[in-house]
Amino acid sequence: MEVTYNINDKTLEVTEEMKDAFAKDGYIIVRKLFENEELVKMKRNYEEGEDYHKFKFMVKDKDGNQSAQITWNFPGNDVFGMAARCEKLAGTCQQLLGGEVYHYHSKFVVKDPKTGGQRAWHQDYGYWYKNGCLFPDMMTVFIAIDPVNKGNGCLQVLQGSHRAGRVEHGQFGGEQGADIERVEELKKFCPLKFVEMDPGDALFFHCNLLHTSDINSSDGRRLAFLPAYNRKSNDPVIDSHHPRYTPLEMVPNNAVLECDNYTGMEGKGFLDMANLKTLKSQVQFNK
Ligand SMILES: O=C(O)CCC(=O)C(=O)O
Repeated sequence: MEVTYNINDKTLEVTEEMKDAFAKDGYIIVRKLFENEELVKMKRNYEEGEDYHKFKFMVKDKDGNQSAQITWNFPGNDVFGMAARCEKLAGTCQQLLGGEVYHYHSKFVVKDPKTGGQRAWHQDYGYWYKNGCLFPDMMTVFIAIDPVNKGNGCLQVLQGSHRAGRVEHGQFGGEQGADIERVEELKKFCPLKFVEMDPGDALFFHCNLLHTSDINSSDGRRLAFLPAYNRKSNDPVIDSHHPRYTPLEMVPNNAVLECDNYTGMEGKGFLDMANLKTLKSQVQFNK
């Protein structure tokens, strides 16, 4: 049975049950992490934040379908910056990972109606390992900004697959991602879950959790916000296109509602994905 959690009184208490579920399954789902008023602000920030659109990069899947990605290294002070730094998000990751975390990067993944491409099976740590992160003490939160369902390419995860450790990543069967034969074997042990979400719901997942997503065959956009965190103790040992330890200034949960900065993008450190040398040397360019 799927266990999901709800947020009470605008705060999220990370219980032992949640920590145990994260350790066992590699993920937890929190419904309504962000409420409607916060989502209105987030959507406005996405629409009005010009840099978000300037740094849009198209990622092609094996069939030539494309999804858009926008990536930045530092949270900044706009609405999404407050979201990435707020206690119910960053503080929850801190508790799930068991130590101080910093913002490793954030991104949007946008799948346009009918055209938005799939993402191959992979683990985030399959790539972050190559950035000099020695331990898998890292995680991502997938936050639905639009509704996310089977028809528009919701995330699919192999429950418990993080316990297999890091799987080889490279070019397998015509696409870049995790060793697909290994993934097929793991499917026999780890149940496949489609993570359908309403706007504001959040999937907190471990960096070794195998995940994929399908094309968007619906008539609506599928926009997701994915901040990622690394533990301070796991400061990367080499330079890469993502930051070494940089203290995260945590903000209270009401910071999103109180933020009226929709356009100021100072210090966010957007990635110019098309021109990044470290990304080109990697097997997949979207990490
Ligand atoms: O947004 C998606 O469908 C998947 C994104 C993802 O897994 C990634 O970029 O690592």
